[in-house]
Amino acid sequence: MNNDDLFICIDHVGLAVPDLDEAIKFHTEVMGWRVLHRETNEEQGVEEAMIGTGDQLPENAQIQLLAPLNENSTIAKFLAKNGPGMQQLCYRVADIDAVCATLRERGVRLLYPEPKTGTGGARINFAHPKDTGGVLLELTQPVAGH
Ligand code: MC0
Repeated sequence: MNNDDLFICIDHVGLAVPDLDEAIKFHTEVMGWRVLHRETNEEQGVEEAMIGTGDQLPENAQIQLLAPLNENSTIAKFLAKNGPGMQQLCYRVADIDAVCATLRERGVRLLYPEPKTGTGGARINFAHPKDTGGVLLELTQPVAGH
């Protein structure tokens, strides 16, 4: 990684889905992916599953299926407005505090003053889609070993 690089790789692409079990069924039985991880994140209002290949390498991006936990969820709002589809792109970073500070200096709005908890205990934040060319950009610093 070059010293000027902010991002390591694409960590995952998030798809908003109305029903997690139905989406898992489609992506495994039709698309041939495997479920790598599943969890509920109350704070984010989501039930999620990460899917990928059987011998998933750490640098291979995953697909994240995101279903709303309740009607207040950002995913419920997204589904009501857009229907199912791509909701976010997530970049992996080594030091989320440093990357957020750099992006703020460069005029990008981060949604949270401090990182929150994401998949597998990762530290996460989001850049506002209005500052990134229309893409909701998540930043994730995974817990070592995840
Ligand atoms: C909204 N907009 C989007 C967008 N959501 N543009 C691209 N991608 C999206 N996902 C645009 C709308 O089209 C609208 O543009 C403007 O932003 C305001 O949208 P809104 O419908 O009024 O929505 P807001 O402002 O209430 O909420 C948008 C915001 C929200 C990004 C702030 O979704 C949010 O807080 N997201 C971060 C948290 C999140 O997504 N959690 C779920 C994944 P116009 O031009 O119409 O004004 S949890 C997760 O990912 C964790 C578990 C993990 O991976 O570790």
